Amino acid sequence: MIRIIHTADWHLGQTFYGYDRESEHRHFMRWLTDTIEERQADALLVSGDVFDVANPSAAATRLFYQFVADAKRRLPQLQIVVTAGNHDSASRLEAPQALLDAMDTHLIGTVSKTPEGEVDADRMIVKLRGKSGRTEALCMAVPYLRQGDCPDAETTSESVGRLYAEVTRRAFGQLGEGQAVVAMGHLSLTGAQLADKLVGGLEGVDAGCFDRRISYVALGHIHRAQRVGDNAAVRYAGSPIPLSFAEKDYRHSVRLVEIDNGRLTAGESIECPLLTSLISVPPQPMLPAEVLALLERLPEAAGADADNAPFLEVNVRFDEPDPFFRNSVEKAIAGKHVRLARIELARAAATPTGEPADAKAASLSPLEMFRSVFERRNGCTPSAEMERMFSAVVDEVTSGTEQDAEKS
Ligand SMILES: [Mn+2]
Repeated sequence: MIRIIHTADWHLGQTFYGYDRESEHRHFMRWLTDTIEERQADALLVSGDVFDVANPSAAATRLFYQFVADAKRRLPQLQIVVTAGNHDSASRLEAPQALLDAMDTHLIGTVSKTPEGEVDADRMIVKLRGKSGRTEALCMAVPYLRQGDCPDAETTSESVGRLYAEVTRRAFGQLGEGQAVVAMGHLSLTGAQLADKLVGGLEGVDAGCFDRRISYVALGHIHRAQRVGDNAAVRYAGSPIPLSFAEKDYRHSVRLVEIDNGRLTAGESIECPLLTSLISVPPQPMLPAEVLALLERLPEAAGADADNAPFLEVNVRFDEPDPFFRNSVEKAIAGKHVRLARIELARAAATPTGEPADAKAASLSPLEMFRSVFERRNGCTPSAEMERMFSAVVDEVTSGTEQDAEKS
């Protein structure tokens, strides 16, 4: 029997509207180390986006290695497999591998090729041992795939499909009696649920690229924890902390699975406790006076841990522009137990969506474009007087250009 904890999308080192999130990440990692020990996990799979950027800060890097060291000290038998996500630098992630070999920690960032130019599938297959010390599972540790990782394919989907097919073939070729295959991936699957929509066919990879014989597919990339499609073994772990306001209403968790004698025998999501919350006031945009009245009612900071105060998003719509609104907000929340992250302006008029912004911009007259920019900046439409002044300027400029053209 083997017990595996699957997580992804840590985004260590993230800066959130100018605030750093180190204490939240530290809190998560402490909890994760406790959980691994409590649940007596044998392996930890981290399916990409360990770091938020390709060149993480010293603090973010230290956090990661401190976690590996702490986890291994608490559970010397623990095996850790980390693959790169699209946010990680594939080569930088795996650079310390020689040191980590001694700690049973595998960092897989790149897809390497054999001297014959074939994908080196074996390098991505990690043996996972169970409680008894025998190999219980072969882990296909496939990182985020980039163009060129599978050069002959015409689409991303085809490239991903071929690469998984090859690694799957190699894994099952080596599979011993009573062993299972698990897979890792960092990609968007068609049909996965984003905050406000489903991943569509063109942007996503079909879940069919995972062979049905694979006992568990540990995915990263989509920050909402979920299973995808009709295969209960294909899962996104989701991010352990909300990384944007779109993620504030999810439950953040890690997934614990048990594999026994080559079969998935149990699965459970374990919710991650959050140190800091994200709040939106009001949940839907309101007029400035109403918004300010609500902000006044927020709890006072008095004695609370200011460093971990909730991040605040303010939703507002304007009848007329108010360049001092931010000041009013800052005044209203002075001494409150929140940290202002952003002020979100609602569009005054519903603009047609679905058309790419560039195509739309190209078909707009200068006045329409002015209206659209004005609305975006100020949350309301320009007055008739402003439109008249803008048109006057446009007329002046264009008639000037025509005169210039006549001269040349
Ligand atoms: Mn991510």
